[in-house]
Amino acid sequence: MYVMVVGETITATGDINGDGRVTSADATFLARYIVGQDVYLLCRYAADLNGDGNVCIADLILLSRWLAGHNVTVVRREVN
Ligand SMILES: [Ca+2]
Ligand SMILES: [Ca+2]
Repeated sequence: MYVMVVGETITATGDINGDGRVTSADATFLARYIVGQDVYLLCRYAADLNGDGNVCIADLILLSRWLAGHNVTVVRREVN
């Protein structure tokens, strides 16, 4: 599995809540962030699944399709 290191936190693309797995909880977390609820993104790169530099509904759609088992392309970037 590809991981990225941000400070002392290790997180993978799609693991938005940082629990080490990519699950529907991450989609819920991302949805809460997008609608402006008070959540903190552990790692912005984990949430920017399409790699366009923004965290928005397009990333949530991509994550939802990924969780549903569709073949999706997720951008994985290394953070220095
Ligand atoms: Ca997770
Ligand atoms: Ca994005």
